[in-house]
Amino acid sequence: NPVKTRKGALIGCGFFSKNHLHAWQQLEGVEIVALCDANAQRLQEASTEFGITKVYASAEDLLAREALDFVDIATTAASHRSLVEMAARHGVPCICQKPFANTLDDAVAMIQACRKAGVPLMVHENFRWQSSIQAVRKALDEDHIGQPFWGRVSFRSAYDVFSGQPYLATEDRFILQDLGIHIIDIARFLFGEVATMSASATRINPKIRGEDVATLLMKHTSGLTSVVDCSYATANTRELFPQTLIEIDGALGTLRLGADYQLTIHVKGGATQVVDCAPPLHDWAQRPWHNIQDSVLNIQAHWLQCLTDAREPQTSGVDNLNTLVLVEKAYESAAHQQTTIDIQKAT
Ligand code: NAD
Ligand code: 89V
Repeated sequence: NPVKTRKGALIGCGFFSKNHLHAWQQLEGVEIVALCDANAQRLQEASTEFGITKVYASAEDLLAREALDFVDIATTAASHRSLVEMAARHGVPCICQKPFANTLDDAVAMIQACRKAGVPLMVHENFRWQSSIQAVRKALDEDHIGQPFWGRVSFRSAYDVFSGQPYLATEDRFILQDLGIHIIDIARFLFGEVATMSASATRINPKIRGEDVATLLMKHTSGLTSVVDCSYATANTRELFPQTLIEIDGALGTLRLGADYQLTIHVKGGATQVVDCAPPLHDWAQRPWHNIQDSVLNIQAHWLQCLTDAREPQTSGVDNLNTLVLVEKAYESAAHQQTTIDIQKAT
């Protein structure tokens, strides 16, 4: 049987959307048939660069006129609720970029709208789809180090993210909302759901509005303790942006994801193996973003597979609500002298 070509549309032709469009072009069985952006110049640029001639300034017009298998929403968080609810009203499955929502109420409303309409919803939470994070997950599944009891997921950088994404410098919330959200999601992916959490956050860079350093201490329902630490104020000997580094201690050994995507697995009293889990450099990708770019390809491939299998995506709306709750509670804990907060799993 020939593979059905799924027809999608992309809403939001900004900085990051180019990665979505390149990845859709690389994938089999999918075509982006239309673009939408309220900004005419960005819309035209994306149309020309990717050869997609159907363009819309309004998402409502796009959804009314096109027969779509899905929409890919790559706008910033403020517009997510209205766009996801609009797609649900039109019965169109949707992918929504992170941060899924600016409030938990908005996230719940989007989940309910898609459930009511019976359409799949995936949050584009791509960091867990990086080759190195997948390699750590695989090593845990293969049980090299026994029961993990402690973990650290760390992202420390001084890379200038503000020139590509100027809104990151001007919003009240910065690192937890934009980057911490990915790192917390990796902690959930590797260590499971969280029972209690406390956090601290601070701003070092005087030129930005929000916090650029944050640290979380979490007790997971499995009993494992983890630390998630993020910084955009850390000028290190080597700039590793956008690498996430990981340490995991287990009853029988240790895993260390170090610089340059090198994963060291050490078994107590036994062998040490080093696995190179560097991402491929796709012909449309640029270092150092190639790691993130490959994860975009991977999560979009996962979405297509889930549509084919009628399966819920890993980072469905409700799954991602658990990550969003941790971000929200981290701000709350940080604002209240690092109070420890109980976390309930969202269902
Ligand atoms: P951007 O501001 O460059 O682009 C957003 C675009 O959406 C703009 O062109 C804007 O005109 C358009 N837009 C906004 N509301 C609209 C609406 N209602 N209808 C039509 N068009 C609308 O933003 P960006 O830097 O590309 O970021 C977009 C999202 O991607 C953000 O949520 C950001 O956090 C996320 N992001 C994710 C990753 C990742 O690795 N997952 C990396 C970078 C950015
Ligand atoms: O992945 C992201 O969401 C980006 C960045 C890596 C710059 O934080 O915004």
